Amino acid sequence: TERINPHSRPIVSYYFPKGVGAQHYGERHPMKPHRLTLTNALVMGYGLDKQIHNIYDPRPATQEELENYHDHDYIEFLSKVTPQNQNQMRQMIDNFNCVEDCPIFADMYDFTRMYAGGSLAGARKLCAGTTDIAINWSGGLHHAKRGEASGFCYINDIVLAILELLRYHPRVLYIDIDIHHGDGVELAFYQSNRVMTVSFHKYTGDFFPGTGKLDDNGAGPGKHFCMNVPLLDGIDDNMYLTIFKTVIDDTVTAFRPSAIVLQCGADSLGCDRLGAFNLSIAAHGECVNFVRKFNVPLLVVGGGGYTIKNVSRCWTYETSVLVGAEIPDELPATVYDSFFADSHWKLHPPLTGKVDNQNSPASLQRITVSIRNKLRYLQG
Ligand code: ZLM
Ligand code: CA
Ligand code: ZN
Repeated sequence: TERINPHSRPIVSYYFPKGVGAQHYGERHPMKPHRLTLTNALVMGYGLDKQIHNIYDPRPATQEELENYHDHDYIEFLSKVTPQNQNQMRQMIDNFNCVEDCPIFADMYDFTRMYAGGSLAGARKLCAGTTDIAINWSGGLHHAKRGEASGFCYINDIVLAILELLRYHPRVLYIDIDIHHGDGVELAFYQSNRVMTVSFHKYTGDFFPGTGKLDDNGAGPGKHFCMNVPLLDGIDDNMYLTIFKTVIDDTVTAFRPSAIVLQCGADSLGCDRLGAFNLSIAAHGECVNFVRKFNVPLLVVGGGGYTIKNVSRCWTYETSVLVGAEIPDELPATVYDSFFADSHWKLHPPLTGKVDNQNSPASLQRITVSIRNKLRYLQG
């Protein structure tokens, strides 16, 4: 692998909790932690470990750390419930929404502590100033609420990491390119003027979680510190990159964050099992590169992504973008070769063409103008 620009080499720290990739939500459940094992295999296969400054197997978050945001009763429940005792705990399981989307599975609590531990360790290292960029592909579970699970998410590692960043950083910008609305993070900081949340997502009547309309702006002191970019099916690279760059550039200029958290849900790629956008891996990665170039301390987390061969390609490519290395389109040989035969073992398969683009230049212009008007309130 080769350096793109020898003059801008950020210090990058990579967090891979050993054990996250072996977890199972259950047969046929779309969330597959195995994608994290695939990602790590490609990252190492490309030799990117030699360009990453620090690689960590972070310790799991403690109960106390989880309770910095989450309700004690909810964490107590997560720590006790198992597939074996779930019949006795039926009432609590319903109350805490641990059904269907968020099933009880073996080692579920350990899984949540592992991915949260990664995001927390990254946030701490950024606060210490000993890294420029921290990456935790196992994090990004943006739907979890203070007292309940939601949308495959049990613990909101992003909220915990932002709370940690707020100990040292006056203003944190949260950017979410998962196809789903980042509702849990938005809700946690809805009243705060120290955290600006910006989510790009599919927004139609019935698409999960149903929130994130253009004019949800924040409340109280947090009014104008919440941005939503509601999009329709089939958005392509050009349209997405135009609106992403415009909105993020304007937001960074107006808000002047001292740290950024970027959620890189890969369900916004074309051909995703649950998503309906039409993005290529190159365009998804261009969003990451655009954010990197602000040279603000950056925590990068994963999130959704349900066509797992493409999720692992995407996060591998984005790891290379973040370290500033160029990697060939030819995938390295790994023990997971069978997953990547579809593209003849390429990093950048064509992912477009399945869904019609329902967005129009006019609909996107309306969003951009509305957001620009909202940001004017920040200038004071
Ligand atoms: N039913 N099994 C994104 C979170 C999306 C809510 C509709 C559950 C599924 C989905 C689960 C095996 C992130 C909803 C869905 C069936 C009510 C969602 C288990 C298939 C299955 O086959 C499945 C029995 C399951 C769940 C599909 N759920 C698809 N979409 C969403 C949640 C999370 O990417 O943003 C971040 C990680 N839930 O639409 C229902 C309304 C429950
Ligand atoms: Ca989003
Ligand atoms: Zn998602």
